[in-house]
Amino acid sequence: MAHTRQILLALILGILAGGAVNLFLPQWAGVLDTQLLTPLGQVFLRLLQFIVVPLVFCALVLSFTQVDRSESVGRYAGKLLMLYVLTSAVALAIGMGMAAWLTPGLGVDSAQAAGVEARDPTPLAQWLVGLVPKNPFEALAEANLLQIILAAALVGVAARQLPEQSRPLVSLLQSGYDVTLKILSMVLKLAPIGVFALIASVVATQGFDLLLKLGLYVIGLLAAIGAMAVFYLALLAITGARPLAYLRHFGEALSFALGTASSNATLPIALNNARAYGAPHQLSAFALPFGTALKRDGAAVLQGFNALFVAQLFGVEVTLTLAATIFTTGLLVSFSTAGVPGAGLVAMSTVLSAAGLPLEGVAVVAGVDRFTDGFRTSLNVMGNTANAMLLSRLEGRHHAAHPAAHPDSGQTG
Ligand code: DAS
Repeated sequence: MAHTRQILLALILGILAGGAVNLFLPQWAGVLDTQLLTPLGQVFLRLLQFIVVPLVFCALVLSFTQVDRSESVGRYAGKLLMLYVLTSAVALAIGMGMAAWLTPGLGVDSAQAAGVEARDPTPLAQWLVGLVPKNPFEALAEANLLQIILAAALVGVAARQLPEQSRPLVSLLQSGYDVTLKILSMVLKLAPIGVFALIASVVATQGFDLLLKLGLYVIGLLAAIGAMAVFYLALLAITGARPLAYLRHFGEALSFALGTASSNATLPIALNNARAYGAPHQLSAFALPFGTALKRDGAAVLQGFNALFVAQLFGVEVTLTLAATIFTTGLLVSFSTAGVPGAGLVAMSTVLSAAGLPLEGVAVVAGVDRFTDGFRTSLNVMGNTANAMLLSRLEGRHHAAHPAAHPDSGQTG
């Protein structure tokens, strides 16, 4: 909890410092950003990305080597995908409903729009083939989470069938996992500095004027994101998963996602928070990387909200067919949006071109995207972790939450 407060404080100080530079020292904004803030923020993000792959691979192989893991993982994957589609459909509906109700696109000047290249959506068959790693080292080097999950499954299931021969491998992976947890605890000490630098860099260079010009767009999008967060807290409460305990344990990951706008970089922290919350490690070791690769409610809300904003902006009538096209492509795109800053903005062109809407709409909102990205990413992490916790409830596998197992505390949960 202390960590969450530190990260939120760093966020507030970063916004204030960035705003002060933008208002009173605008001539210094560029050099401060390029020579100090962006390098600091990128070093911190890279340190986290350094941990993600070894931590996830070790955790996954170890969980797959447990007894009866393969059928459980098959069951986990099936139930998670069902939960993901149902909750992402709710997210899309909330995003589209909010834009239809607030009509943020009416009265906004679209003059500053510049051309944007359309991105062809990857055909589903090609996407499915791409899930299979052709080289384990390539999957690890590219941090391709879905390919890493499949590679870990292959190694883990094979190791379970050769217990004697794989004992050295399993103990090596267990040590690797413990070492990466220790590295994570060291990197987390830098979190307030990293988050401060990342958000100060955005505010110092972009200021608040675009936020004011697109005020209704930002307010509407944040309101839709907030509504989806409330939906998840209600869902946790209905299933007896104690929403306040959820927030207390996952507050660190949620605030971290808000500051870094990267759900990939937040994954190690979410894994730690899940253990403190009492989710079975084997379940969260699979569900959280799986969700980080696929589950993006923030991106779903964004695509639904933004497409209607663009239609309003350019005076395009929203017919039932257009709404259905936005809904289906927004849902699919949310599953293939990357877990890195700005991914949702890039994915917008796919939805707009599929819906036949002007791609110039992306350029209109690009200026405020980094600000809303943190909130979208926080919702992505919430959707991923909340669905994993719901699954552990559905599986009847939830322990009572034990004292926060934080890397600093030396407890490994
Ligand atoms: N920043 C992306 C993520 O990390 C989400 C987005 O861009 O919409 O999940």
